[in-house]
Amino acid sequence: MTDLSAFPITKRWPAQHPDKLQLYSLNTPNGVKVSIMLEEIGLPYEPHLVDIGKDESHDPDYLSLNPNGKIPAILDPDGPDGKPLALFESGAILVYLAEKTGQLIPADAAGRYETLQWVMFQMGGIGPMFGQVGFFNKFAGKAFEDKRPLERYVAEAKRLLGVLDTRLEGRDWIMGEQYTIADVATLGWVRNLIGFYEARDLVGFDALKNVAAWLDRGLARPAVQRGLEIPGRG
Ligand SMILES: N[C@@H](CCC(=O)N[C@@H](CS)C(=O)NCC(=O)O)C(=O)O
Repeated sequence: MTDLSAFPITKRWPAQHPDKLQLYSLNTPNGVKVSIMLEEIGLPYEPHLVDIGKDESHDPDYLSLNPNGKIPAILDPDGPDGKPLALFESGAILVYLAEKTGQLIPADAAGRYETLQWVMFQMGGIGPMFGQVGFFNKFAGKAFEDKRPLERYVAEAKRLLGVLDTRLEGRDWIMGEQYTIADVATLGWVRNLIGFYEARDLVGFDALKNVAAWLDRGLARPAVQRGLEIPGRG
């Protein structure tokens, strides 16, 4: 049986099944990228709840794996060369899991780079900008008198959604016929923007026919439905 005791994170979050991939996460838009991916590819894994509301991602045991103090992170007992691999940053984890299993990423080099391009678009644009909309529209920033930050991030979120809507014209998925890690990375963020962040009208979501249809297609996938709940606070 694999011994993961050299990784301090396993002190606070012990592995009951050390032969399985260990997931440290919460079902936020960044967290669900990895749980959706794991559900899609069918790789056995053990989820651990890291409650960021209780600051658990800044626990020294967690920081030993992810010095950036954010979820999600993984510890794969069966990494490259059969050795354990610890990894943080959701985009890096998606690429790793896609390449490890040969799933949800095109086999040809051009298609692979194009997919990575859209994963980066999510990581560098959609995630950070939609997150700011959430802060200024729903959370602490809502009380700020100056509405210019909200307006700025709403405008940028609208622009990014427009780019996505154009990309999805005539396509079922971001890469066309193939559902890929680009979709996995993006679905939870769009869902959150119009749901939990209550910005549906603000960003004019109902005018975006291609994004709306893509989101419906994505949310209808059983693996997505399961992944969105893992790990929940119970
Ligand atoms: N770029 C990181 C962002 C991760 C991130 O922002 N995670 C949030 C939850 S969605 C978090 O852990 N927040 C807790 C904190 O900042 O203390 C990734 O994609 O993995």
